Amino acid sequence: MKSAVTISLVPEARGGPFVFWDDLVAGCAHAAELGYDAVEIFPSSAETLAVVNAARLLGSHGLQCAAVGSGAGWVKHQLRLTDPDAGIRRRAVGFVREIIDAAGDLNAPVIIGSMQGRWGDGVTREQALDWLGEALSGLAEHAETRGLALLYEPLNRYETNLFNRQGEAAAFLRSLRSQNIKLLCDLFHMNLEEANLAAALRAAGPLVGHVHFADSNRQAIGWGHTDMGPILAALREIQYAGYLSAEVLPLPDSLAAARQSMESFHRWTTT
Ligand code: LER
Ligand code: MN
Repeated sequence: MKSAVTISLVPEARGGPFVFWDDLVAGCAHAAELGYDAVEIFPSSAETLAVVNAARLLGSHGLQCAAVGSGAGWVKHQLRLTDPDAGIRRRAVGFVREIIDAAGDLNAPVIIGSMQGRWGDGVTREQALDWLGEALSGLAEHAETRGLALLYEPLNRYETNLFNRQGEAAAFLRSLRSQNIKLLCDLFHMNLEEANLAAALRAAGPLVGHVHFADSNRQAIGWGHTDMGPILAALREIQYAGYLSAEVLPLPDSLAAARQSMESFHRWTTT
């Protein structure tokens, strides 16, 4: 398994669970110094990545890009793939397509988290899932032309009412024709929603494409009460070789959260 740490470049996401903020140059320098394999970037838009020349910057530190988030489409522009308004749904797809194009230079999968939206407001669950499936399939096809995967992230009940658990999301992904959409298993959301985190990971098996490495209180692993032993045993059992990416609150500050996440990564991957 490989280590990653999150960097948000989205001021509107302030208060969110990202370790480093606002400055990709400084975030990458800290990540490299602490020994991370990769960074996970949450950009404001596709252009942000081009402007800062992310590929060159990461390369200069020997860092990989673990994933690129698309949630700015929601927090910045209120775009959602399941919005009742067809124009907004189209713009949402366009926003993610551009992120996919930019992620191609970084050879990184693109996350669909908060862009999934929710059902309600006159939209039935069935209709929302049809739109979500259609959008994910089209975006996965686009990602495939660049050799990339999509990561679909089930969120907890306070953030979406589409899929909250890995098992139901896995069944939905299997029903789509795309082979390059994997699950992003966020241990914080899972702690709220799953009866048994290890069992859920085991059941998802090869569909597990990425892990957000966060404790029960969304702080760095080790600072909450999630029992990590069975989770790591399950990840080993399914031969998960992807990232454990620290998507946690910058508490007590960014550097302390990054250090603790790295210590926990070592603790749990070298035993
Ligand atoms: C949001 O709660 C989250 O976990 C992010 O990864 C979604 O983009
Ligand atoms: Mn997450």
